[in-house]
Amino acid sequence: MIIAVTGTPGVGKTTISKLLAQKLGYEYINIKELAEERSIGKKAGDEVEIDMEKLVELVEREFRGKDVILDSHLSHLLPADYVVVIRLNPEILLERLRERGYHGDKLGENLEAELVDVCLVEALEEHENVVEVDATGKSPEEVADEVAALMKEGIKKRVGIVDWSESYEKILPYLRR
Ligand code: DAT
Repeated sequence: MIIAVTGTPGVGKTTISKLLAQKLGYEYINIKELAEERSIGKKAGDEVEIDMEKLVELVEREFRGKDVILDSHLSHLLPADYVVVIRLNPEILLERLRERGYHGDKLGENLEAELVDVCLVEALEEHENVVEVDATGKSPEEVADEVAALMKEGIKKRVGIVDWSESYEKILPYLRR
């Protein structure tokens, strides 16, 4: 089964995906590294712009029928049997992204994306089996355990579990203008 772990940068995808892979005995795949290895990304400033059409083909060809976890904020746009959208309160995300050195538009764009559910909405446009998990106030182990439990219980869809409207005022000064 292909599990796509998605969410705004900084919510904890990589940390959680690696733990989940260990727990389930799945192979962990970092999509950005894969795209770089296979030269299907072109450098655009300090970012890598991935050729999504080629990436979709690659994932279909190499991972369909295997047990893998795809880690990327774009993984919900890839072939997958189960999509996990990690959510994080934007006020905590703000601190994490600042620690990462994000500022200006890059900080604002990512906070806005979390605030208005961009990954979730896009995931639901592409896939049937989408579960949201709120990582706020939980350890990465707790989040990975929650995902494993949802899968074990056969829960294929669970969305609409967070509401970040109360953080709007605090986040507003950082949003794009
Ligand atoms: P992503 O892959 O979504 O960009 P990450 O796994 O690199 O996120 O995590 C970003 C930072 O936050 C990193 O320093 C680890 C930390 N982190 C991740 N999940 C956490 C959690 N549940 N609680 C506290 N810190 C967490």
